[in-house]
Amino acid sequence: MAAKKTTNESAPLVGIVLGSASDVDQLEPARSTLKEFGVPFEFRVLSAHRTPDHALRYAEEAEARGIEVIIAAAGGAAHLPGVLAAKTVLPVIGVPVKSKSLNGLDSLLSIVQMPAGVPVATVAIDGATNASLLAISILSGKRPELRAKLKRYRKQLAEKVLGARV
Ligand code: RP5
Repeated sequence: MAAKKTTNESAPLVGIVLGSASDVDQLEPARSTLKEFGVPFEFRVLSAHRTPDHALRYAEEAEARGIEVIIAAAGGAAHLPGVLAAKTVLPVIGVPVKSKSLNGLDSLLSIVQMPAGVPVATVAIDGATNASLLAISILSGKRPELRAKLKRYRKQLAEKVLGARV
């Protein structure tokens, strides 16, 4: 069966890969942030253990398809980000999904503790917003317009803090 796929336009720069359709709500902030910044992305559900061949092929083919950053989210024994990273030299950002039994501590430790040689940049449990901002930051290295947007975003954050009425 083909992997589930939704795309915001035809030439995605960021691939968001979820270990399960049950992870979709936690990844919604990544989708909305990338949309806000006008970054084309695709959304896939691929599992390292339920669809290992599809997951490996996705990682293997991503670079040639123009993907520049992969965001991989998984919960529990969350090996998906590491498995994808094993098959590509593109930057892989891991999002530990909050699990039912251990509140995401299992996901966090599974993703963050990559042995030396194959890195996965890990964000906080359910840290989809930061995963997408980090992806944008990576893309902004050679895209000045994205860098400018990120600077505006940070300025707005600061203004919110300074303007807070308590
Ligand atoms: C992981 O197992 C997924 O990333 C998900 O967070 C977790 C549970 O998956 P389901 O059993 O809900 O499909 O592979």
